[in-house]
Amino acid sequence: MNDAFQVHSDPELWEELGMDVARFSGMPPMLTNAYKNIFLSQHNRPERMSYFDDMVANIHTGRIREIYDAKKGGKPVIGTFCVYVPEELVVAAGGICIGLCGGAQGSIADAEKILPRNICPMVKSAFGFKVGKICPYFQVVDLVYGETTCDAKKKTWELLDRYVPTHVMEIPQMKRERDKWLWLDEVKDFKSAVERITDTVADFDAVAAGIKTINAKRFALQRLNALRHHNPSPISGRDMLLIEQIAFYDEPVRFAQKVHALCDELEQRIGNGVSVAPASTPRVMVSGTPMALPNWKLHFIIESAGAIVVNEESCIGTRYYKDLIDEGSTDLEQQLERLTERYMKIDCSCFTPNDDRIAQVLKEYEASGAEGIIDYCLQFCHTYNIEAVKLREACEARGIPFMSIETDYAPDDVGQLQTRVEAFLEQIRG
Ligand code: BJ8
Repeated sequence: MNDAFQVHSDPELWEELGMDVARFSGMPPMLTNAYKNIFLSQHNRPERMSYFDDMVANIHTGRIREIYDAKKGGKPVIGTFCVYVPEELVVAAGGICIGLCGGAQGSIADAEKILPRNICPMVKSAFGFKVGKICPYFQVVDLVYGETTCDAKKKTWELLDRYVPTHVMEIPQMKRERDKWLWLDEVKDFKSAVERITDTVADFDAVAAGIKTINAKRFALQRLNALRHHNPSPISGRDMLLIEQIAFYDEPVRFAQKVHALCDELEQRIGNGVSVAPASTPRVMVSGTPMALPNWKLHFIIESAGAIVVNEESCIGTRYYKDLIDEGSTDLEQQLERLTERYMKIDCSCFTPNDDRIAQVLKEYEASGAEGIIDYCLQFCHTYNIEAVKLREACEARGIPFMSIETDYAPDDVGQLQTRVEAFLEQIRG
């Protein structure tokens, strides 16, 4: 355990960003404790996790300072909530793209003063961060770009616009040929909106560079995920989840380099037979709704119960990096079309039909060497919740142990979840 670890504070910077400093000051010590307990208590972690530990230590200071300085130097900051909003075009236009999804219980009460209680905790958490002025990332963005994926999100954007300029991208709910053309128009609108704010026009070369940068980031994550599938695994599931979360706020080129450096270490560990858990450890794959930082609840429960998480079929997981954009386009129109095609492959449950996702889950189950699937659904997320019916049927037909859980960010159900996870692991162990 690294006792020196501390999530840093910078009240002056927070003041400058218009945050509620008095309230936010309690956040770093809380995060420090949680991080030490959940991450630094693990044995035999890869040494190069130290970079990602530092990213957490600097989450409210160093990285924010870096973004803020870049913004003052003319690089606008765009916040997003969904992996359907193409960050390649933000990079191409010279901006910074950061994910703003909320994974903390602490901001939910702020949201519930305005929003109904019975909606997804991820939406409430993000909204609460803004209205409570308790997230430096929300404070540093120039505009946010929402989407029409689910009802909770698309209606919340109307209210969020009162606090920060909020644009909305229409995401079709089907994937027919005609939907592709609608989608392509939305991509073009997004490009124009980003260009207006960056005051640049992203030409063919700029878009090619943006695609290359984000492809490289996704490729690094693909490499890491393939390595963690090794049995015995050289890295824990919670460390992998953390890296997948950091992918949404780190600088993309540096992030990819650090992920590759970690991969090099993992290759050595595999070669030397070094792992975080013995090969006999039950291997669990998690599928379903995304786990935004600092939502580590389910992974911690699973791994504390003596299993290891070997795959996240999630938008903070493989849905974010499984597909790359074809880099062989010869003109801008073709680039945007290839980009749209890549985004159309993301198999979010807000689409109908969405059988590709079932096939993808089964494919990842095989590739990861998992021995069971826990499908994770945030409370009130109807599309993932209902899609779990088909997923269960597909798993049962193949004899794959399957359990679905629905939860939020509150600690109240931890005991009950522990019991269910332990029973599930018994089923896997036979
Ligand atoms: S592409 S999963 S990031 S929409 S969990 S807020 S759907 S009620 S997060 Fe998502 Fe894009 Fe889909 Fe991925 Fe609504 Fe469901 Fe909450 Fe959700």
